[in-house]
Parts: sequence; C-alpha cells; structure tokens
Amino acid sequence: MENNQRSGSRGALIVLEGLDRSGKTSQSCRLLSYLEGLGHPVESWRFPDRNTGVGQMISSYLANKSELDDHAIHLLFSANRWEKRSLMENKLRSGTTLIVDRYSFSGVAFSSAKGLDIEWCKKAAERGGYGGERYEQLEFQRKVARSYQILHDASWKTIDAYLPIKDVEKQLQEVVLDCVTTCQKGKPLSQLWSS
Ligand code: T5A
Repeated sequence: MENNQRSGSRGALIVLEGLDRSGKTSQSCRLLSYLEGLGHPVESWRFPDRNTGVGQMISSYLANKSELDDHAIHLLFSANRWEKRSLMENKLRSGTTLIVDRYSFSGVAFSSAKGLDIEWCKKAAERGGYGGERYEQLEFQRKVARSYQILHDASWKTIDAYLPIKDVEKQLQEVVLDCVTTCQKGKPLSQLWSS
C-alpha cells in the first residue's frame, strides 16, 4: 500500500461543468499548468472521451453523422465514463488530482433538457459557437442551464464564465486549491447522488 493511501490522503476530483463553449477546456489547461507548477500530481481528462470505441459512436452522433434514441445515447455517455471508472479511482487513491472537463452532471443536464426523466438519468448514469455540434443551439442550452440549476448542490462552486478569462482562471485556482488541500487531509471518496 502506498504511503498516501495509508494516511487517507488522496487526489481531488475537480469537475468543470457548464454550457457548450463556456470556456471549460481553456480553464482545464490553465488549471493543469497552475497545479503542476505548485508540484501537485495532476492530470487533465475530458468526457466524452472520443478515443474509445464508445467515444467514437458518441462523436459521430454529436456531429450529426448518425441517429440514436435519446435513451441509447444517454447510456453511451454513461458507458464512456464507466470505461474509465477504475482508472479514475486508482488515480485519486494514489494521490493524483484529476481535472475533468465534463462528467456525470453533463450526462443528466443534457439528457433531461431533451425531456428524459431526471431521476432516470441519474440512475442510468451512475448505477450501472453555435451551429456546430448537435446540442449547440441557444434554446436547448437554456434548458440545459435549468437542468444544471436543479443538479446544483453543496459540492458545487459556481464561477461566472462571462468574466474575462484571467479572472475566471484566478477564481478557479482559489477554489481548486482549497479542494486539493481538503482531499490531501483525508476527505473520503464518496459516490454521487448516493443518499
Ligand atoms: N454531453 C457530454 C452530453 O450530452 N452528455 C454527457 O454525458 C457529456 C459528457 C460535447 C457535447 O456532449 C454533451 C455536451 C456537449 O454538447 P464537449 O466536447 O465538452 O461536449 O463540448 P463543449 O462544451 O462545446 O466543448 P468546447 O471545447 O467546444 O467548449 P468549452 O471547453 O466550454 O470552451 P473553450 O475553452 O473551448 O472556449 C470556447 C471559446 O471561448 C473562448 C476560447 O478562447 C474559445 O475560443 N473563451 C473565452 N472568451 C471570452 N471570455 C472568456 N472568459 C473565455 N473563455 C474561453
């Protein structure tokens, strides 16, 4: 057993969520450099992970090159996260902080914005410039925003993506550093929506 596993210290799971084109990828890169600069073991991930077989099916759907039932595409997004689940847990337990560009909250927010039942989306997910991709439509993004509001809980920190990119970066650094420190002190891993 590694030293940090014995002490309860672990990496933090930092998830960046938001509407399409809200600046998540830009901030993921900046946050990665910031934490690396402070000497923290850290990796940057993103979902969907378009490199896997499942990810390629998702990518084709998002690019409007294939059609899928709304429930089926929801389950594919979920499967895409399950593909990486044990690797994710191992990384966190061994002390690596993960910056993840979209996670299960996107799964629920986007599918429920299409009209799927939000509770079904949560269960199916975890237990088992506009005009580009399929979802990048203003009216649909408004519905996603409403779904995100429903999902909001105490673990969330909200940053205004309308701010200049440097200001977003600074606020994110403060929030994330606090989170990384809490995890290093031994905050246990827990399941999403477990209660
Ligand atoms: N989806 C995803 C589901 O339906 N279910 C799921 O389970 C999951 C995981 C693909 C789609 O899949 C859906 C959600 C999506 O519709 P994606 O590939 O992550 O997900 O799609 P996007 O969010 O659109 O990713 P992008 O990389 O296109 O956008 P980002 O990362 O939000 O934005 P970014 O950083 O690339 O920035 C966009 C532009 O804005 C500028 C940048 O320079 C860039 O040009 N910018 C700013 N400009 C002004 N002020 C700022 N503060 C700025 N920050 C960035």
